[in-house]
Amino acid sequence: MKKYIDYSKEVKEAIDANKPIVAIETAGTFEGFDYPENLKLAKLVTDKIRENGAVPAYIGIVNGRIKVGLEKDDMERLANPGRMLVKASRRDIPMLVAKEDDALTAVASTMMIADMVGIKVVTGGGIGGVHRGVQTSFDISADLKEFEKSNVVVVCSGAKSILDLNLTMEYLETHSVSIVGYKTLELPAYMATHSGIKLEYSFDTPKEVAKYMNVKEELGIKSGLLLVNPIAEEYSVDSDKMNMAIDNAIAKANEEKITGKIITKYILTEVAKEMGGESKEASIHLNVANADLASKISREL
Ligand code: PSU
Ligand code: MN
Repeated sequence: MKKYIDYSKEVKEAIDANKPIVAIETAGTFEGFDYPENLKLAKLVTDKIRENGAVPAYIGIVNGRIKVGLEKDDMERLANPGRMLVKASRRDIPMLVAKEDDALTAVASTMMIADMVGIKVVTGGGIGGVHRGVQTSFDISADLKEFEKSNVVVVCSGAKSILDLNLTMEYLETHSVSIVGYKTLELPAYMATHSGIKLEYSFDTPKEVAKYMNVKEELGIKSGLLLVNPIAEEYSVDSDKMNMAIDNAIAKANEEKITGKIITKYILTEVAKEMGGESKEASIHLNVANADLASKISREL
């Protein structure tokens, strides 16, 4: 794998100096926001990570190269591609490298690449999960499966609220994936603080997370940790308004027969239309807050 990997200058120096690094998924930032808002969010995220004394490493595929840390020109290239880029999950990586294509990385492929290069902490907005209506679509995100394979901690605000959060929790239990709340015992619903779903465990400090990861390492347990960080109340969207917008968006997606990997972006875009700037505002805050926590955890590790 190493021969296909390019590190940004900053990440290379961080590896050599054993400085803390945080891997960031590009799909949530660059697909989730239109250009140039996506670059503005990327700057807020990377500034926050640097402010905490860690080094940001946006993960992406550029011209078939696996980028660990994006230089400015690559950021621009992925943020403003002028075409719909593939949202790469684990299985897309070999094809994209072989075809020398550009692509955004979802949480799953970001976890895989981070784990391969020894980065222990991944951050993003929300992970994929079990989709609503899975009884017929059987649509379950590869993000969930990745937690069985990649030994990283993913700091996010839960699974996206457009999903079936109860079934997502069931899947995580079945596949022995640890999900822990950060200062909460309730699963956050991405841009809403509350989902009403109980968690069994919570951590209150980055030090506790680091201790858990070290103990897990010593036990030789290679699965990842899903650390869910609720969006601050003051930035949370109103749950009822959000769920109404989600129901409408899903109904529309079904009418238009949207399926597969494009459905996440489609539904989130429809929800954003119905909720106006509120959902975008919330999403920006939670991405920055997760980067803040992720960088503090990376320092402890
Ligand atoms: N598009 C967005 N926001 C997102 C994602 C795509 O506007 O957050 C991505 C995330 O990177 C997540 C992925 O990893 O969706 C899950 O996609 P799927 O359900 O197709 O596995
Ligand atoms: Mn899917």
